[in-house]
Amino acid sequence: MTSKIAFITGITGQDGAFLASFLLDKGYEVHGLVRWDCVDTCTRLEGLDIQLYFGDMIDANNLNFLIKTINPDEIYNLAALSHVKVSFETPSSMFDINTKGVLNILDSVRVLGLERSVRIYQASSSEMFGVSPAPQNEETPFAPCSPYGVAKLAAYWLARTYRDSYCLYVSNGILFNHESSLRGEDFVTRKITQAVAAIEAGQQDMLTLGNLDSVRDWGHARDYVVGMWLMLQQDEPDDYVLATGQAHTVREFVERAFAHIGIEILWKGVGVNEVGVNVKTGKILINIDSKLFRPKDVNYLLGDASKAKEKLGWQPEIYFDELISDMVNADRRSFLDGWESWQKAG
Ligand code: G4F
Repeated sequence: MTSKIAFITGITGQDGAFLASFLLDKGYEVHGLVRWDCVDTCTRLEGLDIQLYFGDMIDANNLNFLIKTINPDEIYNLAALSHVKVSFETPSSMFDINTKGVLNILDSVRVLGLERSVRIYQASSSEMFGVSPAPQNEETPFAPCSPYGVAKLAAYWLARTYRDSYCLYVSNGILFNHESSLRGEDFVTRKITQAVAAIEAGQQDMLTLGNLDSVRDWGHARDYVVGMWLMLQQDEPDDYVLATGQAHTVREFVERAFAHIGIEILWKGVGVNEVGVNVKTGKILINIDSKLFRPKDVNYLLGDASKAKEKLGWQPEIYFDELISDMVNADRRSFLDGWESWQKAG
């Protein structure tokens, strides 16, 4: 057990919740930053012994004050506007939070003279690889193609610059897609698993998607927070890719998620006219909406996490099939719970 203090920004997000509980189990005192409009998601932290503070990544004074007051051993910077498609619509706020917010943390630590005592984890992203050929690792050239990817890349370089210029202990975790039942409903995996459960419960007719053919390397968030922590336990700061090394299309994710409830999907048509049909009933369950496509998508992300495996001893325990069953089962359970409480109330 440790007596260390951790400060997590973005603690109400999927990764924040998993990390907070992981660190509490290790004996950490955990503090977290919450944006005023994220209070609803605090419910997922209920029962955890955590101290929460209102704050904002774009408020440098606020961050400076909190870092000084909390005096953490480790800062996990998970706060971000994380939706890639939204970044095309709000590029300016994307940069304020995902780049300038990171600068605010790095510079607070420097100005407070905490370079020697604080270790920082910066949540970098595989979206920074953009159109660079797969498999991608720490040596792969970055070629982002969304405002989100560019903002994350700028933050990545700020972290490296502060590491090299001021000897700050800051490590970039270049994480490939990682999901769970806590994933936001706007991300494709959760949108699919939730729809599968809703269709099974008779509460939804159709799942509408965009690009079915993009390829992602999907792992489980629970495994990835262990990697974040391991990065900060090393003698020297460094940058690491975390990934499963397995690639699947969105289409495959849909097929496996429906297969989990015993529905086989047959694809018919092409482009925006393509539909996914229930083989047994002939009913259309999936259709395509061109509005869900991005101005430019990253088509193929597949990570090579050899460095993390070798240097951190990290490797994922949960892969594609188990991830999908975990997510579909969780969404099925919440429909069942909703149904039972509706019956009790009635
Ligand atoms: O689930 P997504 O929105 O995740 P995306 O864009 O890969 O980004 C996630 O992973 C990154 C790591 O590489 C993180 F940095 C980032 O913060 C985020 O967590 O979309 C995955 C794929 C895309 O190709 C998208 O075009 O699914 C495709 N897709 C198809 N239909 C859809 C949909 N994505 C969403 N969100 N919604 C759809 O209806």
